Amino acid sequence: MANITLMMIKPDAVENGHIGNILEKVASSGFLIKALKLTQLSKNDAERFYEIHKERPFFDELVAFMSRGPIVAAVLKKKNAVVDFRTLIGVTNPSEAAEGTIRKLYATSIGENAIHGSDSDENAEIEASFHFAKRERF
Ligand code: FUP
Repeated sequence: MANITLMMIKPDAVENGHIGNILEKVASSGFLIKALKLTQLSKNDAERFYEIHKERPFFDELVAFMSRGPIVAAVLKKKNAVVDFRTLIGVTNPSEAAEGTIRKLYATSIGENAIHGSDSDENAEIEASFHFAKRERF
């Protein structure tokens, strides 16, 4: 079992001023921050990050959204990080997300859903390397 996950606070949540509240909730839920930055994806970055979805009907919208403004990227460490973080953020569609989850609290729609968490240990490492150089990870 790996113990890291990759988080992105998405452009909608950054625009709406939720960075501080989300980081507080993440930290108080037992996740240690091992890398952290405010950054912005280019269109090409977003296309590469979400390449797995390139045939889906929402792909162009997803790429436009994810590249429209700054995001917060972080590597988080905790035992069982991938599964526990996905529980903390809630399901993809905020209207179906459990009470108290980050998407229930801060997301507005399935397309603009406030936060990303890796879906597997393998992808957590790939996504962490996508966002951070070795010297930025602790
Ligand atoms: P999740 O693992 O919960 O982040 O969700 P997915 O990997 O299935 O989807 C990645 C992103 O694509 C979502 F965060 C938002 C977008 N998406 C849509 O816009 N519409 C959909 O029906 C599904 C996903």
